[in-house]
Amino acid sequence: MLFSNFFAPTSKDTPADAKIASHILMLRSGMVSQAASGIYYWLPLATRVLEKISRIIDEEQARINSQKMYFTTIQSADLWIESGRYEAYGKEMLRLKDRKDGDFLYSPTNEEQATDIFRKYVKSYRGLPLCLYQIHWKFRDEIRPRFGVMRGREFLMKDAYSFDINFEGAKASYMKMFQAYIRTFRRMGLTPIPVQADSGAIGGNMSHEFQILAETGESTLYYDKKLPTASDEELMNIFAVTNEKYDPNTSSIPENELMVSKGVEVGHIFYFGTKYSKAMNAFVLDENGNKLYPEMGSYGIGVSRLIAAIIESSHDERGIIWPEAVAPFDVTLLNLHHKNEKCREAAQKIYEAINGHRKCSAPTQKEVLYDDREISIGEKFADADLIGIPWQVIVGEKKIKNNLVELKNRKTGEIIEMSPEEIIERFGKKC
Ligand code: P5A
Repeated sequence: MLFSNFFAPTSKDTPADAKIASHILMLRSGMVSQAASGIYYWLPLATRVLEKISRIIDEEQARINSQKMYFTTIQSADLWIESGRYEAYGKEMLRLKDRKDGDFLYSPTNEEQATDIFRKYVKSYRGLPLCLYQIHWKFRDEIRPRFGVMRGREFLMKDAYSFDINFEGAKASYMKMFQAYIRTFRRMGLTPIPVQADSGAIGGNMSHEFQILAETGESTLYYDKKLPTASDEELMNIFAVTNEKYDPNTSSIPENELMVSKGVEVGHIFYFGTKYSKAMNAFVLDENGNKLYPEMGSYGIGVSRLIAAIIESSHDERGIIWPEAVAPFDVTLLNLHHKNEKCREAAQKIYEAINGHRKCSAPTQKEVLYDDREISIGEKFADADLIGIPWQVIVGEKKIKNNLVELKNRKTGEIIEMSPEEIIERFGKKC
């Protein structure tokens, strides 16, 4: 992608109403733009990151046989009247009328729809276990939307729904999802802290939140200081709670073994048994022809909030520092002297080698943003650091005389000199 063709309206100014790093940097780097309170346009840079995150989620869901589909964003109120949540959900639910005066709502979550699709098609215990998920927009009319996409009203969520024959099955599904979430967040360069949590409006009696440590987080976490080094098996049972659940009088952990930190909730999983299957009369027949209500769970990831959480945990005073797995591009190419023919030639050669020839059908291995704009060197460097692509290839007139360019690591600031050929060897498309 040529930066001169790319829609990333960057800005030097710190927006007045943005208070935390991720919000400021997402606005300044031209990732998002506010459409209304708590509602954002997702511009191309941010969309690339949403897609990278979604792909990691898809891969990890596939490993546990969780199948992707789309529920709907507009739901009929009837399902929610059946489950008993239509009134209970209160003002956070955006309620709509169609032209025939029918009652609808914009999805805040999809437990009812998942139960509905299940009861329509699954009639036998042989159809279990089943796990369905989507990555789709939600709307919650939060009283206090704040910190940009961190607490939005419209936001992108990954939501999964599992159906099992009995409690043991449901618990196994819950644990598989728990492990999948740990892997998912780690692949994004994060250290997830799973905490035992309240299940709130979703209901049920087994629930974990996945928190990412950040000073600007809205939750306060109390956890065993062994947690960051615990094995995956230990993680589920190690002491970790949010402030709502913490009681110093009943805590099993002595104070000197306790850590207290702020966190951002990026995921939340729930086991709620037959709450929805019974309320909505979703059942299968067992081997003996008896009615059996499936045991259910639901599992959420705040996909759009994750972008803010990643930036909170990975930035400096100059801008974002993307972990490689979710970066909008793998490498950015900066031609500092666009009027110099040697620079132009070298940059063009590197650019074409990374993108590959049209004839080459190998999937693109690395994605490059080539800053070919006719602007000052300072502006190019500032934008590159602000946007935070992990690798910068810098082509300048002095070095190119000796057939050298610079490769800079955005995170460490380390610079190594290489020939354009070596850059191509490292980032070029392998046909
Ligand atoms: C689980 C999946 C649920 O809704 N039903 C389907 C369950 N859980 S949840 O905890 O309420 O939400 C899941 C995750 O969504 C993110 N999230 C938000 N992100 C941005 N803005 C919001 N207003 C918002 N509300 C929830 C969180 O990451 C949460 O863990």
